[in-house]
Amino acid sequence: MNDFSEMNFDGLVGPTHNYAGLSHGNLASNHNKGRVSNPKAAALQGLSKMRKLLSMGIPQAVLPPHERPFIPALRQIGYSGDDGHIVERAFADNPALLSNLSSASCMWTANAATVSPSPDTDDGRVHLTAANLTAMPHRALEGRQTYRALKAIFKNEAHFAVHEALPHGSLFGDEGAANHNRMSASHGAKGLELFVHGRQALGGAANLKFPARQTLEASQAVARLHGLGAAHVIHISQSPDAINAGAFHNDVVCVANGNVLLFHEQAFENVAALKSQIQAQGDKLGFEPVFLMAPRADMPLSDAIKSYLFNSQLITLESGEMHLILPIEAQETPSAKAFVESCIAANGPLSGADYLDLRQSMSNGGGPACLRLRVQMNAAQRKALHQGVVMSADKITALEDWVKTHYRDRLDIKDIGDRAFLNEMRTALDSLTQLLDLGALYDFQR
Ligand code: SUG
Repeated sequence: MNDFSEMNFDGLVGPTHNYAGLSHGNLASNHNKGRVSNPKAAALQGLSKMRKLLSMGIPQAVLPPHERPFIPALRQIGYSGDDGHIVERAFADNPALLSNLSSASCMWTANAATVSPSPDTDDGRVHLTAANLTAMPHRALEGRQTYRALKAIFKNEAHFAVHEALPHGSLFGDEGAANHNRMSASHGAKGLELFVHGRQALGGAANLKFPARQTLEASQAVARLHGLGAAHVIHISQSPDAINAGAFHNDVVCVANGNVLLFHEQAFENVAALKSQIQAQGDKLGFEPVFLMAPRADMPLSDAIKSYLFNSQLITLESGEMHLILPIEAQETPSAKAFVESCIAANGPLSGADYLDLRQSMSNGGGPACLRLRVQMNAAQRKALHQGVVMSADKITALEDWVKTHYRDRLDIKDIGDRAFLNEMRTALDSLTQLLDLGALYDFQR
């Protein structure tokens, strides 16, 4: 039990990172539509976060970006000829379509999959289900490649069970770990998995101005696939207020770690019921929950969303103390900064905080927590996974060099319709698969 730790799989920001305004209900994405992006800075900011976590003793790995622009999808809808020609034709016909097929959104790996560690599952294996991300067209493309990457990394079936994404369609909208939290006495203890949904597809009613991406039916399906007994599961509803204010995923207003749940008062539909349910199930699983709640009177929802305070990484240090990794926007928002300081001053579980510059990702609505997928594993499981994606300080330097060689520092949405850009993307990804020792991972390599 004691050799458990949490490894963070961060998304390596892809070279097509851009601001296309694709996510209705994600205020940052809508607000920054059409801005010129800096893919090189975006990727380096992400790598710098990984270096920081690694220096704090938190094991770190990466998930590779997906192939974009995604030519197989264009062929499927009738484009033909050589790949360069396809990109140029698609751009001339419909730039918005090509921009959907060129998004680097797989960088937010909190949406890649839902993960249940082995202490919670019936068969004692780590279970991972690739998310179908069916709610947004540009993200619905990700599930197949995510599954392929997870299969390559977690290929040892004695330790890992990787499930394909749920069927597409409005019934099973699944956004992965962004709508999932786990509470437990320690990483290796039996845990309580909190599945959070925005709507019930069958028989539910909602009063929403923005899309509720996660369905209850999808959460239930994932819990079933992972073999989670009733003692390990709670299904909770996001509050419509939160979704309407721009919390398109629950991880914009809530984060959990160990026995701590840090959240905004308006994150959930019924906070009192949630607390008593966690208390009762925690009792049976051997942990005493600590609720760190930001009251609406001190922090309006709009500040929570602007600052991304709750989209932080709440980590357990080797000393057992907890630490927050926040976006710099939280430091710049007085109510968010005051709340963090009050939690630290309370002499509770939280001992410190760091604020990082992730502005390139934040401008598309992705903070520190969006950029990582947490996988809690024991030593044997950590050893069994594909070692090529596991980071050391040297490997991070090698990836920084790779970014500096292949990435542009300025990308306008118009650039994606150029065949030279497509070739640049492929050269970059080809060299990445060698660096991470992943073999032929992409369709264009097969
Ligand atoms: O799905 N943004 C992502 C942000 C995802 C954040 N992830 C978590 N909260 N876990 C999304 O809305 C914007 C892309 C654009 O507009 O170009 C985008 O896809």
